[in-house]
Amino acid sequence: MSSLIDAQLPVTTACVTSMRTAFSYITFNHRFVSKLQAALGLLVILAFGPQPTSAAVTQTWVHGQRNAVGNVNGATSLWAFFTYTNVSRANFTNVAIITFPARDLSLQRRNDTDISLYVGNGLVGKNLFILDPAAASASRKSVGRGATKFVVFSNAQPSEVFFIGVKSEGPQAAMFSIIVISSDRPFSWRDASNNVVATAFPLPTDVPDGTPDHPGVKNLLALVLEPEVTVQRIYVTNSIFHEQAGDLIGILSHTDPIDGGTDAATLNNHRTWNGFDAAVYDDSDQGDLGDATSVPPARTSDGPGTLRDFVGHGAGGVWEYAISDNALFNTGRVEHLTLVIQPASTNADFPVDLSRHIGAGRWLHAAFDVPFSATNVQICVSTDGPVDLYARRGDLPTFALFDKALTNVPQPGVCLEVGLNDSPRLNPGRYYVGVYNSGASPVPMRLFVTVQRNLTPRFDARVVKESVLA
Ligand SMILES: [Ca+2]
Repeated sequence: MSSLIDAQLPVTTACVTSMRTAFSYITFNHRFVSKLQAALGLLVILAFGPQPTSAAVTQTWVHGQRNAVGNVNGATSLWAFFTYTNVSRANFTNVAIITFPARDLSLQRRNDTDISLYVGNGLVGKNLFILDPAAASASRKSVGRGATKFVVFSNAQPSEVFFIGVKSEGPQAAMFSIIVISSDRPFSWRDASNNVVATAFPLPTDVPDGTPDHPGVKNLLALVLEPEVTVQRIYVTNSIFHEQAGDLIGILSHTDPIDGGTDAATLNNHRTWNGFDAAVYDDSDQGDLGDATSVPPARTSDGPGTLRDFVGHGAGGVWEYAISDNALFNTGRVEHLTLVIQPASTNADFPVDLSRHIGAGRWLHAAFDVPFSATNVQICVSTDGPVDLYARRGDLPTFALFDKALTNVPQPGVCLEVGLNDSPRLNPGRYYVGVYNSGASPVPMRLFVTVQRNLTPRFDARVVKESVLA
């Protein structure tokens, strides 16, 4: 800590966390120490594999923008400042600084917290604390509406110090939590099937006991660093140990970086079990992850909300899992939480390009966005089996609800055209595609979508020549 910073702001050590051989800590530096309702360090020790560490401050404040200010960076009362010192261990080069909404009363409540996150390092970075414009300019920033913000470094040095500023951007004071995670591997990665995988942190997480009026709440976060990926499907592997899991409600939420909309899926909603439970939550209806008899069992999320609500989301950003206990006595912990995201396309030329097998009586869904400039869309299926093709704007198609459909797709394939002369006509927005296998056995198929901007649409690709087995 430099004397410069000490001279500017009071310093209180908010939390110190440790693990067997590495220390990480956030130092809490801002003026509203009395408003600090709770501060706690979160310790992560995994029995196997990488050992990310984290440090966190929960439920802290910045003042609102009440007065006009001369400095573009605002007055110091709008800011909360923190430092984070990376662990001293080599290879912990991945550091993520994440803010998220403080939720202490109701999981469903979302306030209008609007903050920005600035993170600097090096000699210039520390001057962020005196709101030096050059330091603010040189900082990595995460701006935009809402309280969930993140900045990532992939080249952090051992014991490197990061200077963190959280700025209120709204007229009211903002309440937020902040966590810093350091890891020796990236926060998201690809598996052998090219799926995006992200494990939440911290793990394990004890869920505090609570009451209906004062639930015990913990937030786990997973960070996906794949700005180009659109979600075709997400499934979640989750294991929880609890003495009475009927006390619990666990909600996965994500704000779509494309359109800013937030969706949430309630994985476990006061469902009862005692002891250890591990499951794969899958709402896709693709049916390829097993069933209730599998190990671990595959099950649908309890709701409200479903993992299908994330179809079409940009995959990137912070995925939040909030778990709460609202019944007195009996406690437990989240042992594991991993997200697997299947991309809608592996081909930059098509917003959707999937080659899959669809089980008998099963659906495959995908989504894509139609820009204002689009003139027509081609939704193409190649298949060697009996499938039906549905398209719908704004929501997943069903047998009864769709904008356009083609049953008994002729083999080896066809393109469904949606254009400006259709009824309903092509409109900007998110379109959902469903392919249904009406046969009695699995069929291989390829689904791909092209969005055209031509004044004179090309129809030459209407019939797909290639065989999916070619
Ligand atoms: Ca309880």
